Amino acid sequence: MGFSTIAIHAGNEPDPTTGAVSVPIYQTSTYAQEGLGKHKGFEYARTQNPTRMALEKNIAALEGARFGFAFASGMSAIDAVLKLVKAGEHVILSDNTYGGTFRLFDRVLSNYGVEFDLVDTTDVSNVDKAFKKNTKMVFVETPTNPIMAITDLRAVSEVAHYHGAKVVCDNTFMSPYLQRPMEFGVDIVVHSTTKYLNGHSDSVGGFVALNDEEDAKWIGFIQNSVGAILSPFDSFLVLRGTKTLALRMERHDANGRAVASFLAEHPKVEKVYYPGLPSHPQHELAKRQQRGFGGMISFETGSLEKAKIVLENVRLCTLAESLGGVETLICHPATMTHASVPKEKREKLGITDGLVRISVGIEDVEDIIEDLERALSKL
Ligand code: P1T
Repeated sequence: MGFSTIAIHAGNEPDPTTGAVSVPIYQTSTYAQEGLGKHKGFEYARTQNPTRMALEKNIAALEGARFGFAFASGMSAIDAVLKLVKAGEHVILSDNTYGGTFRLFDRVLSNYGVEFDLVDTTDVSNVDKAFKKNTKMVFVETPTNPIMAITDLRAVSEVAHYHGAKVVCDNTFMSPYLQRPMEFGVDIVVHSTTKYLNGHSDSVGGFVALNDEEDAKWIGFIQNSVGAILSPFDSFLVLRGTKTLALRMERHDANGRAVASFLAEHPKVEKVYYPGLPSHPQHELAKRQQRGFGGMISFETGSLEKAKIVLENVRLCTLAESLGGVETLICHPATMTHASVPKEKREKLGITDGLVRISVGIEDVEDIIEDLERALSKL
């Protein structure tokens, strides 16, 4: 079956009691039991909820995974995955990730004895060299937020598996429509469903997809024991979102390419980070491992003052954190999404004070370009 057919049908069976075609929002905390130990498979809503289970089937199918778990946020999904690692074990982490992911390792997991090293995973030999005896996991984001660096998923999976470690990929920027990490050997895929999967900037959520039965049992156990579950209403919203994922991603991709080309030719723009541009150092790799390039673009204006002028002169693009919604959002990574990364680290990665990030929406692209043109003309 094709991607859109799976997106529309996986997990979306008509409701068994009424035939409702759209999976209902089972807004309940508990379920009546017929007798002691006699129930319909539903006992308590932290543990099981039919709306959440439908979504879990749906996104697992989109990623080509056997198991899926929906969480209250992308961060709680990532935190659950990191509970596969014990105190005294080591993780290799992409040096550029979403600021919140870095913060989780740096400020939280480190207090529980989880060791980690930040590695430029765009070069697989760096990953190979970073292995220690206690390395249990390689966690990559590709393309990275916000520099759009690409990690070769097949090469990293081969190296990690050789060393007996698991590979986790944060696939938030691509969505399963544009990239399916498991096809390259990745063991676990995580998402912030807040972004493209939901797609309408009206829900916060996260997802873990995986194939290994033992690991899946543990992630399910963590989901229930810690309780950072996705609510029935949010599950409904994301389930509705994924039905149009393919259509939306096609448009994000087309608009992203057009906006990136416009920026690349603009005399006031110093540098554009977009894997769809032939000038991107990993353009060929992106073409091999992605179905398209998506709607995320970063560009260098040259200074904080210039970035401020652009960000304060757009009218259609909304100045806001987050990404992946139908509307175009624009932000300043250094002070917003990546403020928790120390300045020296940020600058080394290219997250300068002059860097601006755009999540290109699915509006008419001429309007987005006109808006950016007007803001850039103030420089
Ligand atoms: O916000 P939350 O749903 O908890 O997801 C965290 C997260 C995880 N992974 C990636 C790649 C992300 O980009 C994010 C969240 N990012 C933003 C809010 C942002 O504006 O970049």
